[in-house]
Amino acid sequence: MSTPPELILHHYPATPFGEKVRLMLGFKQLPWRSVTIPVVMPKPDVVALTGGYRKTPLLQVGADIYCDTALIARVLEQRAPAPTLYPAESAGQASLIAQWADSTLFWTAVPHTMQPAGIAAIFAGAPPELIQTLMADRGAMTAGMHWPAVHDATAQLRNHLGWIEQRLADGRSFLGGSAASIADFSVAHCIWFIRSAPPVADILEAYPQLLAWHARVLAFGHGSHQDLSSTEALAIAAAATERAPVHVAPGLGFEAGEHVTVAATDYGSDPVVGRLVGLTNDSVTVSRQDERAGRVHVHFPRLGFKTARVA
Ligand SMILES: N[C@@H](CCC(=O)N[C@@H](CS)C(=O)NCC(=O)O)C(=O)O
Repeated sequence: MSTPPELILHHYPATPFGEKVRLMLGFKQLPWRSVTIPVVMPKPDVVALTGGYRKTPLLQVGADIYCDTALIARVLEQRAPAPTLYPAESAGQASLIAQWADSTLFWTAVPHTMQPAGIAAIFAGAPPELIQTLMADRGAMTAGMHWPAVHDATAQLRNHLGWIEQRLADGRSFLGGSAASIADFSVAHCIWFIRSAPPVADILEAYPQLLAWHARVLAFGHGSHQDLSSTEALAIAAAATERAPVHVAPGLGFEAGEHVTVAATDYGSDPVVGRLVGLTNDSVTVSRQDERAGRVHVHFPRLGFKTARVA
């Protein structure tokens, strides 16, 4: 049997969604390669792989590029079914909590954490130009989103944290019960982000069960990994001879080979254009040719993404 291609994570240390994937890799004890990507645009080597999608992280497996951590979780599950991210005891419910955490909880944690005291702690010692560049980049990426004011975000966050505390009040080890699930990793990266800014992380002190649970999730660690340059990652994509099997299911409104765009519907909505090679209710895949990465298949979840025919 041939060895499957390596798992290559494109990320940077401070990314919360990257931390979600790093912890899932640690949970599953999967070895991986680590490509550190730029925190702000331009990201030429990322865009060579994706065709436009710029969010962090990406998972690369040869010439297959997986966007969005909800889809990346399913790819990791396929690679290593045990321990599962979707245990029977919390089936369905774990994915509901994960989706709430990755959207509502995350976007409440961000304005709370990015208040002036939080920014000062996160960027301590960084030149002011860097902070301005980051703020301008994120402002452009989230144009059109409605951010709560800090006082609203902090109050809302207390509601969310209170729910998590209540969930853990019966002494369960993880959010779904006795086994960790996708829900734990989605909530954990939001809490990790708040904790990256100590002056605003004191909000967590009122939730002791949550802090004890977070320590349990962080204890999974990041597994074993080795650095890889983005140039090497592009060469691996270009040299790949196989792609993960995909198909366009009938009755979903599109035919295989159609020219389509796929774009996130919340923020960072840069469209990716390609030929449709995969479509189910769970994922959509386009094939595109890149000068440096070769023929790549770029995969997205259906949730949170819009697929449209190119006129
Ligand atoms: N739904 C996406 C969200 C990813 C996301 O928002 N990532 C943040 C970093 S944690 C991002 O892309 N920030 C802008 C950037 O890295 O360029 C996922 O689950 O992967």
